[in-house]
Amino acid sequence: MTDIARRFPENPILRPADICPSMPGMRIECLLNPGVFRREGKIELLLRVAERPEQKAGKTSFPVLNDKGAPEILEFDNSDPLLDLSDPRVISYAGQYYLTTMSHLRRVTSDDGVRFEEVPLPPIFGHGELETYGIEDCRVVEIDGSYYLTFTQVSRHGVGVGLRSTRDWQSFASHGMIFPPHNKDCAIFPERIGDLYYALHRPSSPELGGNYIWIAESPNLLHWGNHRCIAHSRKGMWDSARVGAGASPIHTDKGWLEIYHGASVNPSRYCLGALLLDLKEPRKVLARSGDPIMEPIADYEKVGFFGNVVFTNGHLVNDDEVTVYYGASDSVICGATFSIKEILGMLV
Ligand code: MAN
Repeated sequence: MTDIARRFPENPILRPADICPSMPGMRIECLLNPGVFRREGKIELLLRVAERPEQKAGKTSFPVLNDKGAPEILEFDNSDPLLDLSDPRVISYAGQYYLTTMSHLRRVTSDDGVRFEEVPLPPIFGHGELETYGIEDCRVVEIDGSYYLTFTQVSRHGVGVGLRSTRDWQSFASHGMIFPPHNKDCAIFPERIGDLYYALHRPSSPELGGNYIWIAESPNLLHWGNHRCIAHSRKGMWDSARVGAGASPIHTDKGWLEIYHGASVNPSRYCLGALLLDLKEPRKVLARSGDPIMEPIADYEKVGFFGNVVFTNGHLVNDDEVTVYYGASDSVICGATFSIKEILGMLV
């Protein structure tokens, strides 16, 4: 075992019961995968809050947004032979896919990075026809005084990457879908390289190709091109089924350090590893973790809504220390610190 994470003794730091549902009749099933940023001397998390109605015996119900953008509850009978409930995250009914919960985003704030309280502002919900099943796993990056939010947009049209931006967290500009389906796990670099912005993203190509990490360039953060594939999943390893970027890459002397997730199917696990990218030409991969830097080993990482998961899309850097905030077993929010030198020392 090569796990070098120093988990917070207070873990889990946030659980579903710590947050109020967005409306009466809804129940929060999971808090997960927060974006992280600093603002006015505070540490803030942008939580993914996954809700559904209280489940009735023998039935499965979940919310979707209707044409008017209001939540509507769909309900199926569990004995219906057309219903497939084999994955706790996804429902398939007669070949049509839905999510078992609908996610929105909620801000929490802290002085010490461990004890958080909710910011009393309206939650950030999905809107429009590309977000009718919700918005998930939001990365936050601050560039020139604006915060850019890249998140998963889910609807019957598929899963893509949306972009919104804000300066004050009161009003948001919506920039639509920047990477169309199937795509997720988009992390924008925190600074321009030369004249261009860069982003990591994760298209999926099921028949030929796979779930690999790509890099793209943009002159303006809205229009992305010159896509290149930089990291494949690896047969027989901990990241054999899928890989996807975590938060923005970290600028180090040695290169851009990217903490990413890697999943395997047998056993079903999500672990964390790292990639080192060239500072000037970030599509060049200089080194990569052989073994994971973090594995689901604590009880709260092994058992939950979807067990055996450590998944991150937010961190804070302080000299050699990176504090990674992560979703554990798709149920609760946790934190862990790593030494950047130690991560770099594990790359091959
Ligand atoms: C996918 C995403 C994440 C989730 C993991 C593990 O990658 O939906 O939000 O945490 O799966 O279930």
